[in-house]
Amino acid sequence: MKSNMLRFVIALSLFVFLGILNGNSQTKISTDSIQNKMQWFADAKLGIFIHWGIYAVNGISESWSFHNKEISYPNYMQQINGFTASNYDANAWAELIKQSGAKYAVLTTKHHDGVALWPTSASKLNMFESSPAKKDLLAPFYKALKSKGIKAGTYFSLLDWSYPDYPGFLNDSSRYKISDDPQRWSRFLTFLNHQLSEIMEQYKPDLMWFDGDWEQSADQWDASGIRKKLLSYNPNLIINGRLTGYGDYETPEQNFPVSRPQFKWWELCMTTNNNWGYQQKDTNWKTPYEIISIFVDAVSNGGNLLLDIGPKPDGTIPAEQINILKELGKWNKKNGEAIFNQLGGIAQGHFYGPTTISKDSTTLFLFLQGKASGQIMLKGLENKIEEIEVLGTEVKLPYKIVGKISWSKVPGLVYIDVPENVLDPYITVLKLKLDKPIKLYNGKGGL
Ligand code: FHN
Repeated sequence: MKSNMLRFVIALSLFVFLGILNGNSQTKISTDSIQNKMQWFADAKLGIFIHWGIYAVNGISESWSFHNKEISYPNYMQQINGFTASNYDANAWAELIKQSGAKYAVLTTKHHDGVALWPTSASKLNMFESSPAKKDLLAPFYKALKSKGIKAGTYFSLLDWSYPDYPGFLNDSSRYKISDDPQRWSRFLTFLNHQLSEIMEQYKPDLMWFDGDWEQSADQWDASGIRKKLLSYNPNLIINGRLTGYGDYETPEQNFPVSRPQFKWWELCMTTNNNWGYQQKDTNWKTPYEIISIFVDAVSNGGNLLLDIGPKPDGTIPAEQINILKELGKWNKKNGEAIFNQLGGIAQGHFYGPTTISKDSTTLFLFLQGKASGQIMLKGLENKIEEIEVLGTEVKLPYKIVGKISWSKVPGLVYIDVPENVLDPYITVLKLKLDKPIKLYNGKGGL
């Protein structure tokens, strides 16, 4: 008995240790098994999130405003009568997304309020049958994205506070307990799976962005069954990390990581003001500089940024968000070589700023935040630098090694003098070509 127990404890510890090593303390899916399909996502770095729903009509928070009883449910749902999509131009949306430099887009096909943006046969609560829009809002957008080589993502809320067979409703009341009425829950799962099949069959997304998994357990959702079903339609479908542990990557939201997340793949989703959907009163826009510096920070930490916009009920995008995407696109056009298809940067401590590195480790990119002209310093670089270029310009910069002691193995400090006239209006990027794959000293100096 004792030896069996010992074997079990050893096996369990090994499983836990490997799981953490694998950077997957949050998911049940082994990263080795999905490495190939995740490659485009890892290289993509930037996605555009789109929260478009009836909540834009009054400019109130999506689904939460009725769930938290800030507005009655009937008054919240009344907004559907004002959702016209009268100026909706899916091709223009896709063009703007392409212009931003984004490689994928994720559109809310159904938020927690249960209003579907496609003509689902599972419920009349959809824009085709119940709003003045009277059209399928998904098909033209996905067609336009794919025509421009942009991956199509589907945001889908597992919870559905409108559906009569869903237990949850308002924040202080629910319709029933699953344990009291399993048949009713099973009817909801049939509805949920019917809608997922419609999306996979009719729109063929490249990425499924689940939300709302927190209200039920993996078993109650049958999360592993949902994963299996979706992958049966498309084995290369990428699933985000909000399927109660059965997703492929992690999705920190709004809160910026300070230390590098230990997940193999992760994506920070973030608003451009303080709200996901269109809210006229919310003028707290992040500046293009702030957006670009947050984007660079996420990428330097090995992640992606999923940047949100909230179109108006008629389908037009607020001018401030158009400006942000265009400025981001201009910066990406000039500096994208340091971002797309690169890897997260070197460990903190070698350079006082974000960095990225090429997949063969022979090119190091340094990002200079703010108006950082003058001498910048790089510590612990053992390599010889073959060339330093200011990205997007023809300018090559000299450098100076300071403090190298002849008898010591510790490398000297690299000082690079950055003249004011080469600075980018937002973030300047230096490209360092190294003599061989990067080698860094991270010791304590010594004698
Ligand atoms: O409850 C939703 C919220 O409304 C919004 O859609 C965000 C976007 O990621 N997700 C949930 C909150 O985590």
